[in-house]
Amino acid sequence: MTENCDIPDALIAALRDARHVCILTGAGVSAESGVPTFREAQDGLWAEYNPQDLATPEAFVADPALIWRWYRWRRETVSAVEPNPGHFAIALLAELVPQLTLITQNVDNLHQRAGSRNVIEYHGNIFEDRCFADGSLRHADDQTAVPICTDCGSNLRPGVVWFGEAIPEHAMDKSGSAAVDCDVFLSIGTSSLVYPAAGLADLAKQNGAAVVEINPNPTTHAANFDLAIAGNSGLVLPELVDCLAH
Ligand code: BV8
Repeated sequence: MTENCDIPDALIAALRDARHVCILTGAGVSAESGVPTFREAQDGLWAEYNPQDLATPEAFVADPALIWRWYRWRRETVSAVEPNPGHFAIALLAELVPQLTLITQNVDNLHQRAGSRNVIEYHGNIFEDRCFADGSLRHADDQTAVPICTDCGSNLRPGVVWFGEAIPEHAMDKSGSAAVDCDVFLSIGTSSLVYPAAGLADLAKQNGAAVVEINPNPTTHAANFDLAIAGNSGLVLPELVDCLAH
């Protein structure tokens, strides 16, 4: 470790030498903003539900009003919080390296609110509404129990990718290219359980990138990575950016 810097020298050196840095974030990056991670038990009236069961087209077809209540509760939760130092550090890191690709599994828009640009939303965005019939983007949430597409009359749905649904093609292509091309891949705040997102780190590794995980609870993937930093992203990332900048 360099004096006054708790980030491993090897990571700082790799970032200094990197032409292209790719970052994949998960719900853990938003945890310090107060957004419950995807796998944490939800609180209050949603405690009895498993998010993985609700975030599916089948659940929506079965009870669209219930699913809309869940997403409206999540929209309110996310709208009421602020990006945390980890989000801001990632936005700053983009100014310190030649090329940075940010891929997020999060649907909470917090990276954008922290100033990150060209964010690849691998699982969509919770604030978007789409037509359930054809997936087209709509701006018609009339706040009724189940808003209707004004174009075709089918239900509107939140603009996120549910389990069993394909990742948007542009997100898939851009993320895959970045994972193949990058010199350093940072996997931050994700349990690496959801595919195909969790396969991006392996793809980067197979193509010669140095792969680093930042997570207070090292995942099973960490054993295959070059480095695992057991810490909260809201603390580790500002430290990393500070070390890199000086
Ligand atoms: C696909 C949007 C194929 C919705 C999400 C059957 C049929 C089809 C597919 C499958 C199937 N069985 C399995 C699959 C594959 C499936 C999958 O991977 N399932 C898993 C559960 C096994 N994947 C899919 O279905 C994907 N699509 O495969 O399509 C296909 C192809 C062609 C045509 C048709 C189909 C789609 C998956 C997308 C699901 N949507 N979100 C919504 O949000 O409502 S996923 C959801 O999980 C969130 O996006 C979340 O981000 C993501 C991953 O979770 P994490 O982000 O990692 O969050 P988690 O809570 O798990 O972990 C948080 C971590 O943070 C922890 O490790 C914790 O230690 C750490 N942490 C905590 N605090 C901090 C911290 N880290 C740092 N700092 C801190 N302070």
